[in-house]
Amino acid sequence: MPAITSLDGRLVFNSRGSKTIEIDVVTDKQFVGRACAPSGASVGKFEAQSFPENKAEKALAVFNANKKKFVGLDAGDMKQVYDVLRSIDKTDNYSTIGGAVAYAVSIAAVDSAAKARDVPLFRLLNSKKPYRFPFPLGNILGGGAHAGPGTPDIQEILACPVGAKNIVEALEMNFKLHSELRKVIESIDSRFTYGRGDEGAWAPNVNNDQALEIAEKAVNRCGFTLGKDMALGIDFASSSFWDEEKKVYDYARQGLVRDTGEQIEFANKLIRDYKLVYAEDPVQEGDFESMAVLTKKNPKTLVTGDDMLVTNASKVREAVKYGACSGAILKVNQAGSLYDAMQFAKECTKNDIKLITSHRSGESVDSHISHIALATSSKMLKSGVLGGERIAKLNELVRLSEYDLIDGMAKLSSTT
Ligand code: 2PG
Ligand code: MG
Repeated sequence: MPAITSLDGRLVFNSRGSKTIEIDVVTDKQFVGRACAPSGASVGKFEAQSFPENKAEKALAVFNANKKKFVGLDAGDMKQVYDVLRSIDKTDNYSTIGGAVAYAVSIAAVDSAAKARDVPLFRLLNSKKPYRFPFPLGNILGGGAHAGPGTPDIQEILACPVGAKNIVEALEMNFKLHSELRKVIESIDSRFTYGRGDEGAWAPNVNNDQALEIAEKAVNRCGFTLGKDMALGIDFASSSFWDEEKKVYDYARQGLVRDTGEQIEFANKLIRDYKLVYAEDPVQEGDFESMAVLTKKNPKTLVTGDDMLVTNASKVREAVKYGACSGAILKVNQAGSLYDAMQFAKECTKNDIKLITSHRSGESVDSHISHIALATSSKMLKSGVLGGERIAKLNELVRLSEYDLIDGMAKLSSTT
């Protein structure tokens, strides 16, 4: 058993230049595992709280005061690390130690255990074959909380290369589409600055309807058949423009509002018109009934809960009562520790809800989520298209495809 012998925490910066927590876990005095906590801009109400009192410094102080409690644990046993975290922090949302610490210590622990055992992380997390590659789901056009005024209210238009035969081809298709989309934007806006949002997606001055139209145009100009070679998806992140008081979706940038019925109609229309393979948070996080309507009506689309499920097993159980979701975003830092996230994954799998492992908009160059996607049989890995912190995850998938030689892995999963 690789035993934890020491731990170190520090403050570093994420891709938005905000402070975050990085932790090193050393096992057997020599194997160093390291993980850096990501952070979201559009955050679900019931996510783990990143830092106590919203201060990274405070999280580090709590970690330093307690880090000896992890010494001697089996680094490869997520439950042991979770139990110690829970002995320090008994709150529902990790507000005492911070979700960032829970994330970093639990992932650094398995990272060091994988090194000590000389196995890739995905295999440590799940030793059962066959593994299937997730489709890379990449943000090509962004708005909402990830981009400035003038961009769409909808947060992300996503590319999913459903016709790709292997991971390299899949990535190349996403790069091609991202690049073609820039040309399409230039053709309608000669003053386009090539501005990009937090996740590397283009941030043009277009409304929600135009965003979809130009994404489709770029697909066609690449020579791809929409829905066959290349499919589109949307992360509406609709909680971020839901007005709880007026009970309307306030598309302020486009200057219109939709009530719940109109929002369902709008989402259904986009799913139908653009053959969407993926629709994330099309309704606000508390509206399981409307989500169920969309899920029932669109069996070929992964109607996915992100803010709605917040990587929380009890939220999945609630969703299942309504039949609310066919897809579920897995973000370890929403849950807190890796053990919490794996419990969520189990609950989803048990209920035939497909997993999509995801980055956050504020990221590091870590690539653990590529392993987590493989280990959890995620259908997709949502990790952007371009930008160093996005490419880090995608290049890790390329490296992992080398395992094809020994266990026949490099087959893409199906999307549904
Ligand atoms: C989302 C994520 C990632 P954020 O809403 O799905 O794209 O964004 O990390 O800002 O919550
Ligand atoms: Mg989302």
